[in-house]
Amino acid sequence: MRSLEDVVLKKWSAAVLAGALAVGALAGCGGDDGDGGGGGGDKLVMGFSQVGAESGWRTANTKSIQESAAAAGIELKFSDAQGKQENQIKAIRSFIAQRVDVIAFSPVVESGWDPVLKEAKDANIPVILTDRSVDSTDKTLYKTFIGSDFVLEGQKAGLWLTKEYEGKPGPVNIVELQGSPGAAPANDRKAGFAEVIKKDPKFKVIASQTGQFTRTDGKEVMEAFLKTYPDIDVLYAHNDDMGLGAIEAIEAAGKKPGTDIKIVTVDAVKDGMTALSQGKINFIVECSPLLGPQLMDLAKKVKAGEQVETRVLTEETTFNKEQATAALPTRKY
Ligand code: GYE
Repeated sequence: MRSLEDVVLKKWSAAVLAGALAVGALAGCGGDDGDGGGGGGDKLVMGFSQVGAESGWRTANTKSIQESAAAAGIELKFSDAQGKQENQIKAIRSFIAQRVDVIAFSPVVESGWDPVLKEAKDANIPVILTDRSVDSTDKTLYKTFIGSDFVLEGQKAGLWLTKEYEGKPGPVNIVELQGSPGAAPANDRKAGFAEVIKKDPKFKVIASQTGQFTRTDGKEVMEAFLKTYPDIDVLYAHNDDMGLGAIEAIEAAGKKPGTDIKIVTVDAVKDGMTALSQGKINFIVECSPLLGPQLMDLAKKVKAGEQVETRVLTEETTFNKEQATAALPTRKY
């Protein structure tokens, strides 16, 4: 256990450090290009394709991007893909046709982006991946990727669980609510968690299904889990919203969330943190949606032809009940 913890924490500190360095580098240049960057004083135009409005995280992310664009004097062409890759591809093609200065998007799924990214590259329009990455092997198709390390988030959830059950007998029956199929945070949060808990065979994932990152689906799938499996010990939900939906299902089934079934989630949005401070969720791994300011800085640098880090990591922590209670009054999202 010790060595596993060391490995995860080491990776964690390295990630935080890398994030801090990247933020530092950005902050260092922030004052230079306040006048609209390269060209003849024209406003920088950014085309942004958002995933949708599936969760509290997404709502906070959209707000951060819109507010930061306005504050940075960037004209934002915002498009909501409603969870569909085809809509995102259409939006990106339309941004290319409009000859925006920079395209940024949060990919609904990881795969299938090469053709449209090549079109953007051929048109000389730089692309910034925001929040989620793509699995393209050609790294020249985008300038940089700003967002979290989702594998690490899954590892942190797994690490909490191994500590929670340290010295206790198994089996520990776990059900998992996955994010939307094919999305980087769903793939990676599953993988990171699995990697940590597989070190002890008493941890058993008895069911794992998508809850689409939404409350409604989280509730529905949890209802089905509760009917099929009478002996669930733990719920691991890839985001707060699915966890919150599942809490409703657990309560409706006459069980006590956080006590009869322990719950660990990812995001740390206000509603999740409130449930954590009430003891209905036991642990939350933070994933910050406040990517707007860094994205706007990166866009200005990219437009000005400056070199940027190819990976900009977000700084994140974790919360237990006491920490959530302390953080809530000043929580921004
Ligand atoms: O965790 C979830 C959202 O991509 C990090 O998407 C994001 C995830 C976030 O719907 O709540």
